Amino acid sequence: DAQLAADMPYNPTKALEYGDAAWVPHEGDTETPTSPLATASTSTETVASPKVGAGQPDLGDNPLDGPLDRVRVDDTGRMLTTNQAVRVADNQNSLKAGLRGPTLMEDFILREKITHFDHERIPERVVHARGSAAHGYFESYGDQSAITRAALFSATGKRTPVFVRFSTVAGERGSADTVRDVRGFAVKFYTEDGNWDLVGNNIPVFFIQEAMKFPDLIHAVKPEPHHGMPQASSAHDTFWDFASLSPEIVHMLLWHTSDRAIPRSYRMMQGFGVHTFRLVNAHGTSVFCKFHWSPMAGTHALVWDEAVRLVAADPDYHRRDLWEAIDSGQFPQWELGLQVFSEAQAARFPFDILDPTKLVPEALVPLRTVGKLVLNRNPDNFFAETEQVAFCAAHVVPGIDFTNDPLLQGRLHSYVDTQISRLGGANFHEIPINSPVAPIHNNQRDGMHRQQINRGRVNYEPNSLAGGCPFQAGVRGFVSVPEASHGNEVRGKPELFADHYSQARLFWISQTTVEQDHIVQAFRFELTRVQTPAVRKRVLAALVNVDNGLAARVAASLGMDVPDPLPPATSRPPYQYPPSPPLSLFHRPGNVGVATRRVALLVAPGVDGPQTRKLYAALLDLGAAPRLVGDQIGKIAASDDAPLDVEISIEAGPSALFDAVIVPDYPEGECALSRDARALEFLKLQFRHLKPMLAVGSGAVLLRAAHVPDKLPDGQPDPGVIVADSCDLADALARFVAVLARHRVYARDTDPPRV
Ligand code: HDE
Repeated sequence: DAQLAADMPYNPTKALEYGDAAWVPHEGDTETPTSPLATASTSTETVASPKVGAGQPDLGDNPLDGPLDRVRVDDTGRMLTTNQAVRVADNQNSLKAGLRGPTLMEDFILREKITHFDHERIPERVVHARGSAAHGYFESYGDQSAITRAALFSATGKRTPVFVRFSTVAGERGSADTVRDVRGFAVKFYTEDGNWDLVGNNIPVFFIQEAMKFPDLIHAVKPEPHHGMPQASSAHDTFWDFASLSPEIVHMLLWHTSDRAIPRSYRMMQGFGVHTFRLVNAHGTSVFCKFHWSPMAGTHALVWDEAVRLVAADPDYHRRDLWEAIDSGQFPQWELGLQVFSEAQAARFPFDILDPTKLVPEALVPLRTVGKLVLNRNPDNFFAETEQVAFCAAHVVPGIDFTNDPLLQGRLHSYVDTQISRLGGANFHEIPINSPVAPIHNNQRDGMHRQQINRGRVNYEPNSLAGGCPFQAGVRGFVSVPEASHGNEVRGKPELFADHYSQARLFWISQTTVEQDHIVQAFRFELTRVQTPAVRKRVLAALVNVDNGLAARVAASLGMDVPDPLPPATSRPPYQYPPSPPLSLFHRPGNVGVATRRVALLVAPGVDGPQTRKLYAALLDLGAAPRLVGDQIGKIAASDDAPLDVEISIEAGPSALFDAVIVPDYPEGECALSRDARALEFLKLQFRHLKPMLAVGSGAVLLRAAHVPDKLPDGQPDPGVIVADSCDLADALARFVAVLARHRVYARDTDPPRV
């Protein structure tokens, strides 16, 4: 304590928080509180916040620690106070005129508490309301000063702190994580030259080409205004009505119906800046750039039926996954890739780089990997950090600039505007999570909730009374790329924007068979929920322009004929792109093996104890998350003398929560679970959701009872249904782990499912 006290920066305006004064018990307190010094805030976060996950993050030298520590509060050993720091003697009873009498207006403690509670909620984000976030850093792999003067790319190994928020778009704040939707991927870099927000999505293109259409798109996809349904779903008439009348959306619809829209985890999806940006070097020379985040864990998806079940099993599935991965020290990582190209190159592309419904195929411009993003610390407080963080597409730093993409231009206005109503005024940049680590000096003053105490009499420029300060930075500041502008004021778009189908077709032909099947099934699901036949027909008419086979399959699944194609918006013939393998989800399997994969070991009394422990330990060693799942939690007798502790019941931990299952051996005969419908359903769903399954010895009885086939539809053995003897456990486990590292057995997939 003495050492802590000596190390602690003393704040004279809060003298009562230091030394003996802080822990003199209030009259009537019987327990002696522990020394406040043990928990008081210091400048190193690891000491200040015992809430840091068990992962023991490697915080390094993080310039965010100081500013955020200043506002972190730990209550251990403290007395309860009001917001005016008056100690509260009784937090159970309001002040009354007699024990059975009316509550008194005088009770300022009650009124303060209730009043604060009454105002605890702020408006949710108008889109991307549902999200989860984490702290981390970006590490540069090299010096990119030839193409950009952005400070974060200036040297090998340079680290810049970040806060990253992932989100769904359509659902409200309390909606489920695993719905079919685009995911937001918003990164705030706290650079030494100010904050840069790369506010992207997990899909590289967008629904519309114009900011002007954004409110219409969002109104159409959100719950219908008369009855407020459906929640967090695009599968309803108004979305598809809008879509069927907006052919520019078709490329995005193919991504939206693909498995990209149901990621397995935030950690297993790509991120994209979507728009074309500019990078600018110290000489003012600029190049175009597309930003790509590629997950080290690979790109992996749920299957639709599983995603639907997860809505019930765990609506926080992605939030929990992110939290637990960081908490356990398995820090999520992505590499940042740039597609850098010149104006001359762009002029030769068969699409307009200002059109956000188009991507730049990697065959045209390969990715240049420039650094990695590591998320290594969970927030301390969801509201203060994740909810109050305010991203803005207009937050750029010297070295990064915009293009004339009309969607991007609209975004430059929208984000600050929306924060003003969401966060209650123009000073939201002072909320700790939004504050840059670089200093702020300007003549902006006042406004609601102002924190900064600007000194001096001068709040204008030019001035002589303050020696002209703060002064303009000139070339050391942000200088917009000078771009010649020509043409009349006009509402319209370039001709190439009207090629709505060539890249939709590119995406379609770049998908594997199973991915194409899932796209057809997703169209079937969404359009089956659409009640208006004319809307379905218009969607089909647009799909004919993408691919006849796609349109025919979707039409057949809806019991409809293939209509005539929608007349294209341009007379230019469609551009015939060759397939682009990186557009397939399977192109990036990742390099983390089975780390963080959740594996259920189905256990009941009589299970082979030593074997179960061995399997469990082997999985833990590989970084996986094994769990003993049984018919109830608590101790069960195993084959040896040592009981096993079941961690979760099938009821509370259904199949959808696990990436794979193992049924260990039952040496003394049959396992009671083979008569338990919940266990058999668990196994059927593991099979149906294409998950690896390993049964050892008589554990195989359970697979048979669940009618799990061991052959693929083509008659070949299913590599993910592994039945092994106890004696070749090591080999069986190795096969199981190899399949699990590839995520799913897609060769098993049939429509309808076989079990
Ligand atoms: Fe956003 N978007 N957006 N958006 N967006 C918002 O800002 C908007 C678009 C994206 O985790 C809002 O702070 C317009 C594209 C993410 O806090 C709002 C247009 C992309 C997030 C807004 C777009 C995005 C938002 C709502 C068309 C991918 C969540 C709350 C012109 C590149 C950030 C807020 C977070 C949030 C407006 C289109 C990504 C209303 C007008 C394209 C990841 O300002």
